[in-house]
Amino acid sequence: MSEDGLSKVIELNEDLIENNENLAARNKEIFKKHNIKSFDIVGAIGAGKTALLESISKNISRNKRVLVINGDVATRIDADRIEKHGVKTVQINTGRECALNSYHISQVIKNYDLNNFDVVFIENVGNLICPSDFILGTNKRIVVVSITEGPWVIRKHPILFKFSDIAVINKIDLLDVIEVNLEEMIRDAIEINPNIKVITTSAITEENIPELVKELFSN
Ligand SMILES: Nc1nc2c(ncn2[C@@H]2O[C@H](COP(=O)(O)OP(=O)(O)O)[C@@H](O)[C@H]2O)c(=O)[nH]1
Ligand SMILES: [Mg+2]
Repeated sequence: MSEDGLSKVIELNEDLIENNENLAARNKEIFKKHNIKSFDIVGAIGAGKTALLESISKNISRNKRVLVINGDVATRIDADRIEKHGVKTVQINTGRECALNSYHISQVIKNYDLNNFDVVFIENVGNLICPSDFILGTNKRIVVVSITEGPWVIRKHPILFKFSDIAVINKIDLLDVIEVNLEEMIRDAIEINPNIKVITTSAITEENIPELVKELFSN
């Protein structure tokens, strides 16, 4: 490809990201107007994003009206799992796209009465790379990794940690059988982003889920 051709491709990508940021700012404004606390959850396939949302939903659905937006390439398996815990869900199937973007969220906002909700969670498509380029307009971004992804998973994916507010290291119930140094993983996250809050959890035993919930609603 010629140099000119290449620069055109880059310009298009920059446009896409800029449009996404404008739309994200609008989503944020609308959430704020409706007094909604919003979170987006990113992480690899199988890290436990949905399982954590199930535990969080169980914990808060008696006191808060929750909407969960699930992004997946196909199926509404995750939305069905979460809906069992007394929260409303919307499944977005992205087809060939490897991350949700602000347009997806704006469409949900357009079609749902936000007066009916206090909290919105967005589970992104399972991927540790693509979501870096697309903010969605939420108050906080949560990045989830699990100890089964290996001890270097945080170091290998610095960008998501740099731009997240909370890092969850999940599946700590498996510490006896998986060889990782949890303290080192925590240190890796803080080294990349000194402002990130790190919480270690098990979505299955629910260890530290109350601490995670407390952190979500801390300010
Ligand atoms: N042992 C254990 N398994 C977990 C935990 N969290 C999730 N899982 C399991 O990991 C698999 C993937 O979880 P899921 O929530 O679908 O991950 P997602 O792709 O990030 O949404 C499922 O079989 C879950 O039951 C955990 O904390 N401990
Ligand atoms: Mg999931």
